[in-house]
Amino acid sequence: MAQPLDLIVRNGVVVTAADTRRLDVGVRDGVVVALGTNLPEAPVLDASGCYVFPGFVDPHVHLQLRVGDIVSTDDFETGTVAAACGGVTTLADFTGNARGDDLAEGVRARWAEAEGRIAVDLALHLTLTDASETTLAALPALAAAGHTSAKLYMTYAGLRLDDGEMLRALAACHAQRILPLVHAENHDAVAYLTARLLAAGHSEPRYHPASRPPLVESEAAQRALALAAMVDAPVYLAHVTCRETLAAIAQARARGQQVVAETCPQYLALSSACFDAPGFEAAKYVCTPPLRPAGHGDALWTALAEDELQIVSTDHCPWNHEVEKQRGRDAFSQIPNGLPGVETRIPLLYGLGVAQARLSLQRFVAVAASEPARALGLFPRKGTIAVGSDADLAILDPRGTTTMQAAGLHQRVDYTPFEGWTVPGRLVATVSRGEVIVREGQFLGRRGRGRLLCRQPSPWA
Ligand code: DUC
Ligand code: ZN
Repeated sequence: MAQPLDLIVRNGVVVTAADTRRLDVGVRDGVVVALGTNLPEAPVLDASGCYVFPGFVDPHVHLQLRVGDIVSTDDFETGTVAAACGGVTTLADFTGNARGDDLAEGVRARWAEAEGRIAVDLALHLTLTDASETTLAALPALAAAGHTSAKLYMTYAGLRLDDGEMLRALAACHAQRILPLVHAENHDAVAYLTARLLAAGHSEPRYHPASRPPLVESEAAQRALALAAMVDAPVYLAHVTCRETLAAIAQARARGQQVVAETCPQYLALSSACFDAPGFEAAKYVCTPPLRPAGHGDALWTALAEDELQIVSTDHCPWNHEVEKQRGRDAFSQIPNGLPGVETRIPLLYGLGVAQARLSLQRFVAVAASEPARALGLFPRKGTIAVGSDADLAILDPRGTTTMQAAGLHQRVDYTPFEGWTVPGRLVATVSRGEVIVREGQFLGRRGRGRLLCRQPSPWA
C-alpha cells in the first residue's frame, strides 16, 4: 500500500509559470508527491476559491547588513518571518566579506549568523569585493559546495570593482558557472554629482535622485555588458530602474549575450515624485539606484510582461526613518540606502500586476518564483509545483484585499513606503517543505527551521 500523505492542499487552483489547473496537492516528507483530484485521505489545508502558487523566491535581500557602524534593521529571524508572511519560502542574501577577506570564511561567517534563526530557506550569494588571484582561486571549491552566484558591485567604496577587476571576476565566474549579479552604477559619476549638489547647498533628500540619474545606471550597465561580452560571460543585472538600462539590455541581447535582468516593486510602483514629500519624510524613499520619474515604471511593467525583465526581487534593506535614516539630516548622501519590502512584494505584484492585467498569472509566477529559482540554480526544486519539488506553497485569495501598514507588518522597521495602500488579493497561508508556517497572517513556524541551500549552477550561467 502507498504510504499516507502528510498534507493535502485541497480545492485550490494550482498556478505555475506553465499553466493553471484545478488540482489537489499531496505532500509527503516535505515534498510534493501527488497532483490530482482523488488523493487519499490526509490532513487537509482547504484552498477553496484560492490560488495555490509555488512558494515565492526573493533572490535579493540584505538582512542584518552591516554598513559602517549600523546594521539593517531586519535580522535573519525577523526578516525571514516577514518573508514567510509575505508568501516567500526562499530568500537569497549575500556574504559580508570585505576586500581581501577569505571567501570561504565569508560564507561560513554569514551562515553562522543565519543558522538557527531563519524561518525559511536561504541561499547566499558570494560577494566578490576584489578580484585577486587568491580570492578567485577560492571559487571552484565554493561552486562545488553549491554557492553558484556572486555579487559584483561597480559602486560603493570598499565593495566596488574597477573595470579590470570586473573582467577578471566575470571570466572567473564564467569558468565555474557562477552567475554574476551586477550592481551597475558609475561610481565616479555618483561621487562627482553628489559633491556638486552638496557644494551648491542641495543637501535635502529630494536631491538624491539627481546624484544618480538614469545615465549613471545605464552607462555602468552598458559597460558591464560590454566587459561580459569580452569574456563571453552571462550577466544578471540587479535592480534595473529605467528605460535607458532596458535599451542597454536589448542591445546586448541583440549581439547574442545572455542577460538576466531584475527589477523591484519600488521601481514599478513608486516614482521620484515621492521626493516631493515634505522635509525629511522623503528620506524614506532613498535607495540606490533611486526611484525614477513617472514613465519609467510603465516601461518596466511592459518589460516584465514581455520577458525583457525576468525577475522581481525586493533589495529589502530596511532602516528606521526615526533612527538610521536621520544620519542624513545634514546631507542626503549620508542617508543609509534601502527600502523595506520583503513582506509586501507579492501583495503588490499580484494587486498591481495580475489584478490590473499588467501581468498574466503565469508571468506573475515566473517573475516572482520560477525565474528567481532558475537564476539561483534551484529550479525545479524551488519555484514551481511539480511532483518531486519541495512542497513550498503560497495560497492567495483573489476575493480578499491587502492593506499595507507598517504597524501590521512583521518587517522590523518603522515605516513602509506603501503605508495605507490597499490592493486586491490576500495571502491566506504559506507552506514551507510541507509545513504550514503562516495562516491568516500569523507565523506558526519555528524560527531556525530554515535551511542553507546548496545549489546547482544556474542554466543561465
Ligand atoms: N541599494 C543597494 O545597493 N543595496 C542595498 C539597498 C539599496 O538601496
Ligand atoms: Zn542590494
